[in-house]
Amino acid sequence: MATPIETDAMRRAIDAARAVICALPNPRVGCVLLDPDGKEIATGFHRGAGTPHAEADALTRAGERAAGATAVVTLEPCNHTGRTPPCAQTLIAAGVTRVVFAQTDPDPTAAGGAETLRAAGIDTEAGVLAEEAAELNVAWTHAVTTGRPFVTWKYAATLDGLSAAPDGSSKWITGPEARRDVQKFRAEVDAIMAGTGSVLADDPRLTVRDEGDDPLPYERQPLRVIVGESTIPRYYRVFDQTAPMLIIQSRDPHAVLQKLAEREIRHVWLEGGPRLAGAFWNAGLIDRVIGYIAPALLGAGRPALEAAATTLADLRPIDVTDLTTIGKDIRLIGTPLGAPREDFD
Ligand code: AOF
Ligand code: ZN
Repeated sequence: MATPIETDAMRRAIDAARAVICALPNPRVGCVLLDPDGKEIATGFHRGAGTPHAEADALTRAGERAAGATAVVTLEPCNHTGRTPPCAQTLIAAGVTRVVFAQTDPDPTAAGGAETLRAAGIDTEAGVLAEEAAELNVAWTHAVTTGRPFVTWKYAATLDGLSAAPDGSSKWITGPEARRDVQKFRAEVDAIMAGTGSVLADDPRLTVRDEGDDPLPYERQPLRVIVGESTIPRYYRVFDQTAPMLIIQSRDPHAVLQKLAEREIRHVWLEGGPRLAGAFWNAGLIDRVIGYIAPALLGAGRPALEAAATTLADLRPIDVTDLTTIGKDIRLIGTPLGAPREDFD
């Protein structure tokens, strides 16, 4: 059993991990080291691929004080030599005597740290605040367990579900607060995807901008992914130097995600247009929906989603996990359910 002091330390480890906006393709991980009296020696966290893991970061800060300590970690210590050495071994070498962790490592290449620690005689406990810790890395966990990136589809529409007027105009349906909110989510992903049709129509930048509308530095930008067969002229903004860009000339969502998985992309932010979103929806490849609904009506225009429904049996409900107002607009976040909801009968 974890002590209340260890559970408290786990909360701080989770907070330390959460302060990192995005560590993809790696998970967000935090680690707190406690001395035998339960006093905190050091906190560490992981900043992204190629940088020290959370455990190594905390051990470096602790130095010799790590001997005899308890390590409280949000993810099972890794057991593999990847971009950095295995944390299970690093903890053993530092003289840590107890390890408490939250989420079991779902990454098959890194898993097995708990066994290594136990075999070395280290008192090891799993599952402490596991649900809270797993929340840090929903997309990453999905990607390393299924082998394909997690897909979040974002759209903006009127109350009658339209994303553009009949003449194609669409700027803007939602207010500035909603558009700023989108930037916050874009900063958490490692790819932003759009179809060639919507790039031609809207000339979007597909980058993450700060409050002042300046792009974040290049290294922090997600990969821009343009899907489809139409040619985009070179003067379009997706070709500027503010972020990397990849064109995938395929209409098969499975093939698109396969290509992205090969590049270690874990979380795709799918934005426009209705046809590309429809293809992903038909294939059952949308894992989360974020809709920004403007309290306004248009009456005619382009629907947010162009998918293959013919009858009401094709209705696919969303399990709503968050519903809130952003400025004058409504934001709904949810998980698509594979089958019709029973109480819809
Ligand atoms: C992290 N940060 O703090 C912990 C991780 O190839 P690497 O070295 O980048 O290792 C990535 C894997 O290591 C990752 O998928 C996860 O399974 C494990 N633990 N990773 O990036 C950390 N503790
Ligand atoms: Zn590690």
